[in-house]
Amino acid sequence: MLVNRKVQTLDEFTIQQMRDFPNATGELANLLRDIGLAAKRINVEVNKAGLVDILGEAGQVNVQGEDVKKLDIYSNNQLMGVLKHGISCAGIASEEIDDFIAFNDPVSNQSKYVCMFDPLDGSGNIDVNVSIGTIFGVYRRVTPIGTPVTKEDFLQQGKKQIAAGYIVYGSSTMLVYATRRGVNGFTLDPSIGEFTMSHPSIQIPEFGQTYSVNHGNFFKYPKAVQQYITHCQKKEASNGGPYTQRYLGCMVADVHRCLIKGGIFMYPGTTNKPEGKLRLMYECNPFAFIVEVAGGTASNGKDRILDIEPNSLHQRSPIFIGSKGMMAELHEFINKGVE
Ligand code: P6P
Repeated sequence: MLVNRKVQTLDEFTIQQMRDFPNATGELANLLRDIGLAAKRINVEVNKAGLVDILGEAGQVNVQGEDVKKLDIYSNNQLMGVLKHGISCAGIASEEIDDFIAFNDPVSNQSKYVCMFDPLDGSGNIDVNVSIGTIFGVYRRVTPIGTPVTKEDFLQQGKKQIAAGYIVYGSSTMLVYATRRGVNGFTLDPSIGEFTMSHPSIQIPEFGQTYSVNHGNFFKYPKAVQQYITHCQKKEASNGGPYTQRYLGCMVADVHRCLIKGGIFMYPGTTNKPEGKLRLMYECNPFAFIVEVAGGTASNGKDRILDIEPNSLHQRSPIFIGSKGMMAELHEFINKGVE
């Protein structure tokens, strides 16, 4: 009896990718499968967050100065654990940890990759059962194989990413990842406990019907951004405006919607926080990589996100990301130089 090869699991897909590229060492495939395992463990806890005492603040404050909920810590430890005990990652950086971590053991030091992640994005949504997510980016280390990784292995431009992805814990749990060869989405099938291919070769539509921004900050945004938002609310918007506004307070869920259906997500700088809120290294860069491979664009309002030279692990950046046509409209307003 022929095995149904149509619905590939994440593991089968990454192994197939290796077969298609003979000189692939399999390290990236192993790393992605490790992340998939951590995601499955996080998913179990996310799904019962309302039932066990895993809700509520863990009484700690993270490097961002935000109240840390226990699920943040659990998720961070799951990702760090699988990567540290795997054979494909030399070190990590995390939103939850002040500095990078060099695993610095003989096997890990032989790995050519480092990984940066936001283990649980949108954790403020946990208590009210709204979507949350995990974001990760993978870089080739720049220091010699066999030595412990250093900060320069992490402070690389986003365009140097080898792979990037996210998991969205929503009505279903999906893992989406991109390499230069494409963006593919895998939905967790609880009946077999495996991520199975559900969205092959994702391409972001040139236009969508939604714009996503926190309207509460409207009057603190640059005038050009205010004008673009007002434009989205009018009939004149291209592609049959007015657009619908959608904002879930979770970057993973909001950008995932743009990737699948088209649309634009914005977290601009404001008068009191010109750098915005979102982190360049493990929120903006991974999504900018994914969306560009899928045919969209991502900027900080001036420069391409992936070109930004980082100078610190936790630096923030304004971000505008999504459908190429909507991003071009936004930049028409920005380029008019309205202050
Ligand atoms: P605000 C969640 O806290 C997060 O980091 C992103 O996931 C989300 O897009 C943003 O912050 C929401 O921020 O200021 O609109 O609540």
